[in-house]
Amino acid sequence: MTKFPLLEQINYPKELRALDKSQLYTLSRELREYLIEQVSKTGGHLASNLGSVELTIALHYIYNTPEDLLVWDVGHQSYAHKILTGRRNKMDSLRQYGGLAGFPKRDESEYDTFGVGHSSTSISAALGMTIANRQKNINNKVVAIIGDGSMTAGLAFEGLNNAGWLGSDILVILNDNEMSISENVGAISRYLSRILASRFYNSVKQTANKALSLVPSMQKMVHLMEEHVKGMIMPGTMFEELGFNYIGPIDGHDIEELVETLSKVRDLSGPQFLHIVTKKGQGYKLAENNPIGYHGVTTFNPDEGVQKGKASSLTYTQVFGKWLCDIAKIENDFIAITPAMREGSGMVEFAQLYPNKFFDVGIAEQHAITFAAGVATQGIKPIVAIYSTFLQRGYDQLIHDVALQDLPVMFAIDRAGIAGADGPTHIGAFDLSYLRCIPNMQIMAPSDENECYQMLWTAYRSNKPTAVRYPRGSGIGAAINENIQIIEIGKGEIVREGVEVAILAFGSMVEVAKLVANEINATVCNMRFVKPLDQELIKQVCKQHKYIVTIEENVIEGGAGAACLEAMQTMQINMPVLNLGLKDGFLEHGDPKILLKISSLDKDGIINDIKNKFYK
Ligand SMILES: Cc1ncc(C[n+]2csc(CCOP(=O)(O)OP(=O)(O)O)c2C)c(N)n1
Repeated sequence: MTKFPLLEQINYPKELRALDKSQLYTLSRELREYLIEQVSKTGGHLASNLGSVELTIALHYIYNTPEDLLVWDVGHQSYAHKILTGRRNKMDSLRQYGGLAGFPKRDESEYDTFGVGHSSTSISAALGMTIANRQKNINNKVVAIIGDGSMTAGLAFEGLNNAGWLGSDILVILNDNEMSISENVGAISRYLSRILASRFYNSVKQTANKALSLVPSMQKMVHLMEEHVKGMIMPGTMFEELGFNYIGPIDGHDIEELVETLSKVRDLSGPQFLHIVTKKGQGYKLAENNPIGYHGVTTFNPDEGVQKGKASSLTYTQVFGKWLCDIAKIENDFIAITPAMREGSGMVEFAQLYPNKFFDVGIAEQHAITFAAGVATQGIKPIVAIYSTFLQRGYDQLIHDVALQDLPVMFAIDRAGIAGADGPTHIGAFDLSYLRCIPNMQIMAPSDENECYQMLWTAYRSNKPTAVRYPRGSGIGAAINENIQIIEIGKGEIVREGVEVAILAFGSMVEVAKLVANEINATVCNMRFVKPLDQELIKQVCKQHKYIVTIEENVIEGGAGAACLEAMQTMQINMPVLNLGLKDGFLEHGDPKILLKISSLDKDGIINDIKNKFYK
């Protein structure tokens, strides 16, 4: 006997739409159980998915997908959507190499209307779709589904601004659980909480309306008064001022109410804003009680919940977290900034110990950087902790606000390189290329945990815009030496002497370069700096060797290896060079070991490439 009798009858939304409304409650229950079972086997995002089960069912029930377009923001809450759109039987391959992606992906399904992973894109993308379809005389419906965390980004408001102005037929659903990954922050978040608090006002209003409906003139007067009062105590009007028809807040776990509301909203024209209230982790007590811990999970036993394994060594993220706490013991003139990634960036302990120095600015990478630049102008050191791919959002701010003014903002760049199961949206493949071309920047890449710790100090003491980029997870397990050792800017070192081949290795690739070198007796340099590059060292090894190999966990195009080539050309050194790194293409999701292997960045791949290039 199957545990999911109803769910198993639904392969596609058309089967869902054939159900009676009264069956949707049972479907929600089965779908939720199925989600827990599946995610416990694969790992992935759990709490946000549990919170959007009813919403997903109601949307596919009411809208005529895939002709009507659902645009999920971030996409970490799209598992129920995947299950209901032909992918239920592939859920055990979720986030595995070759399997289902953890986010919507256009080439995975016609129901995935827009590729995501980074937040706050849904409103702009949905508006673009609406405009394009109107131009083609297609009258389909377009719905953007965005969380309250993602709503803190400027991009989301740029979309609202444009949609409200154009007056297009678009529905924005705000799925408000009052959580980002951590507790949501900011004035918008406070504003949304006020709306939720005013639910009381709404229900009072409905009762009053009923009573007054028999006296039309009274009703008109009350309506005028109400508009005034609404502005004061019912803050949902902000969205109305922007040109949206604000509806809500409604209970996002009440499937009947959702279905009823959506069926009405679907037929309204102009920009609609539906505010629903949900609970992150809904229906799984452990996740409800710990939505932060269950935002993203590894595999677990559903009865026991996620168990914390004992790590043998610190991850790079933890090295950064420890360093932050360490500097706070002796330094005062700094602040630490995160765009909504307190947990992911290893800042939980620091935030608890030094709340006055900790700034979670919301999902607002652009603001985080310009804010940091402002801080730096006043002689306080800003430390921006940011993932490599999320820094892409703040590129102009980096150039225009930080580098151009040569402000000493420090960047601790996490997830630089192959990030794994999250896939191409989260793989930090480009930072060396996009940072290296910016004047005034200093860029370091540590080869192990202790070097990372010392580089963070070096960046902190430096008076220029400086980045330390380090990968996800742990390195070789090097013990941290708490004695501060400032590294000379622009100096690399030879870590192994060999003959013929010299490998110029950057960051995480130093270790594998040593393994390669042991087999082919090559020289290895730990270059440490991508900018300024150690030209003296390059000159020296070029003199002493026949072949040069560069290796980095970044795309080859414009990366550290390209910097070495440029330096050699400037020094008029002409000799055979092999540049190794990530290939010119987007890597898929999967186990980092597999991704390294298919990128030929594992030991055997590197040896092969060297032999093929120089010894054939
Ligand atoms: C540009 C960007 N910055 C940061 C993140 C990391 N991130 C993923 S989900 C998330 C929280 C989103 O909160 P919300 O939209 O409220 O959804 P919920 O998880 O609460 O359902 C964050 C910060 C991201 N995906 N994209």
